[in-house]
Amino acid sequence: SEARLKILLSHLNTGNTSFSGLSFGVPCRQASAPQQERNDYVIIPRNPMFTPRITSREQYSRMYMDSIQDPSTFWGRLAQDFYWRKGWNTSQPLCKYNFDVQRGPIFVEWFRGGYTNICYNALDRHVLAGKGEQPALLWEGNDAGQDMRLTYQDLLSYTCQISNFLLARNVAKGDRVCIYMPMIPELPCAMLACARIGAIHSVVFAGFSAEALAGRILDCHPKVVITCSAFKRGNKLIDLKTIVDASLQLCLDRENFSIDTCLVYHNHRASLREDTSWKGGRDLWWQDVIPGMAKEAPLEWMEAEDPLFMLYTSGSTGKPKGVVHTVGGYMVFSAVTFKYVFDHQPGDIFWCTADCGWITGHTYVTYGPLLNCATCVIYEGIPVWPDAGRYWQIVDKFKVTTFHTAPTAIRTLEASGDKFVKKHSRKSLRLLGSVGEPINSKAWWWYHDIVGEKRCPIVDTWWQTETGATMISPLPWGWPLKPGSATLPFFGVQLAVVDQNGNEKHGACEGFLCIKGPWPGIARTLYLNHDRYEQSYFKTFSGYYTTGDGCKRDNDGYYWITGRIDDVINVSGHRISTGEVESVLNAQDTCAESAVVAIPHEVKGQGIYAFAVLVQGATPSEELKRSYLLSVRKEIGAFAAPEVIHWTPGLPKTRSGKVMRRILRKIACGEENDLGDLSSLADSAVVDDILKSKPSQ
Ligand code: 6R9
Repeated sequence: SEARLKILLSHLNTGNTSFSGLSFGVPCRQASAPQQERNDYVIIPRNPMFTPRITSREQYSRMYMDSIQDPSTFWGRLAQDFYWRKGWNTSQPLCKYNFDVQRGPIFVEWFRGGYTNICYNALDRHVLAGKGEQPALLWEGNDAGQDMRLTYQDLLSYTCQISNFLLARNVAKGDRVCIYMPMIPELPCAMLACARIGAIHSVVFAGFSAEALAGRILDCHPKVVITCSAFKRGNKLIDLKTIVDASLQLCLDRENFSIDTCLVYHNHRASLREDTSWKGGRDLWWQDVIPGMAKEAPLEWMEAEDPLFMLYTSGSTGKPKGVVHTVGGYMVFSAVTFKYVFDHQPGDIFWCTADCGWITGHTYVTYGPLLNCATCVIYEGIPVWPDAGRYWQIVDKFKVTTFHTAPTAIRTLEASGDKFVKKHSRKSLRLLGSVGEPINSKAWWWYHDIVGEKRCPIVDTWWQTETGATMISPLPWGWPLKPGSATLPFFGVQLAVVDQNGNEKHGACEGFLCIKGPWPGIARTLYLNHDRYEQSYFKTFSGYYTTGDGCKRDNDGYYWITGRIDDVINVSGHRISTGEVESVLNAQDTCAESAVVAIPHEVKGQGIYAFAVLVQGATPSEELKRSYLLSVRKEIGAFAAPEVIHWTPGLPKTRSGKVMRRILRKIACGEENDLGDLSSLADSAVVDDILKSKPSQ
């Protein structure tokens, strides 16, 4: 492995290290230039009030080398920041794994033999250290003027009450609990309450439809569903409980599956109790049962490899995948990445705008910040309501220092105009983050120049539901930024750029982004479907975890993510598989077949373009289009609705019957003149038919 080490070193040393010692450096270019060349560096002058954790690329490289050469020592030391009821086995390596399907089943284990509890580490540990009075959550409601402040002690007591309730309903270690709630403090509390007693939470984003929720419930058979009567997002009222009822009915009809307990938080800001649809016996009002519970609750000491939670995400085929994370590795990795990537300092006010229904909301709203005893903001509403200044008003209100959001939100706000930003001071901000999709350079510069006033580094963090936490990101003030690049791998993350034959490329190159060794936060399996786990991540390129993203590596060793190379579309940071949408369209009586591709979208990053072939006798109409769109909203959720439905007489197929999406992508993107090689088409006339039927947009 000396050769491998050399390669590794050569990657690390390709950087223009003259920049790395420069911490008070002068920006090497006027940062206000609107369009930058890809290879221009941006150095943010250091804030004299703080000493960042990592101050140079050399310091990072040393730590990175340690993390790769001796992971047991590196991660073992970091894991000691937490309370372990029983230490992990020291007689064997901290991590055992197999990434090679030819050598047997894929598995990853970290901290074997260790016993801990993530809720204890996120709450009890801080309260016991005298931090009980420190604010943990600063909640801001959809409507201005609604807010709430919970200290670590409040959070602990509240969480214990929920744990006690779950215990009273016979929820035990290993049981699943489905949480379907808007962004209210009860959501992270419910997650922590499950973690405390060893129940596996499955949070489902409250924007998913009854149908989508039913699929997720039927896959994991939870004992309890925790939800909320209704909530407001902007000026829209969402009657959540009605959706839950419809969903539970579907579960009953389809598989005769029912749950005993549905715990419903009454959101008085959005609904009346008496208007809420109700099933006696099964449904319980949160406010009737939780306040009476004891504020101290027992803990389940969990083995490091016991499951902590599952979270469904879209894969390249239709059915969502129940990604499973385990206690020990996820705890250490989420906490350590939070600390370094956001350069967490005492007194910071951290705000990540993600919803807890996505992995970012698990790792950087709930677990990562609380494990670091941070104070974080949670916001129930949307960025543009009542106006596009809402985020910045909240930043000023809570004196947010670290602000983390998605490119789609940045582009939405950019389109609304600078005046909404400039109306608010934002002087508390010292660090900005971006996550969820590639950030284009225009949005990056706007975020940097206008929002951050050129004084805040932007950490562009690349990772996935399956990786648990950030894998590629700048460490603030550690090395120069380049707009659009997530820059360098986090400690312990061994990236590989692989060609289509599975050979690793070296130096500056482009290819498939893979990961060659285990890191503590990697998902261990897909819920009750380990075969699919192996198939999805380890069979494409033998010996590697395949991310599904393409990337470039430049001469400085920086990584540039170019987007998904599989059939996953990223709409406003939401992963949607083409197969999921196609199966809804194909289920329409009038639809013979369909194919869905991504098109660039100014605000959402990508939009969905659907080709649909109608059955004999059916004719395209506006009404038909509306009903197709409605079905997608109903079956998946509004965010998955196609931008365009293109009625076409046929789809381009190979002789073996595979739809040639490459051609459809070109047509959808208006690149008809560059359709490439059409020789494998079974019937080349179909292309003309598709072009002729293209709707005017
Ligand atoms: C954390 C999260 C994962 C997919 C991932 C990639 C895209 C996320 C990105 C990014 C470019 C970034 N993605 N962050 N692409 N730059 N900084 O979003 O998880 O919902 O599982 O999505 O999102 O394509 O493969 P998840």
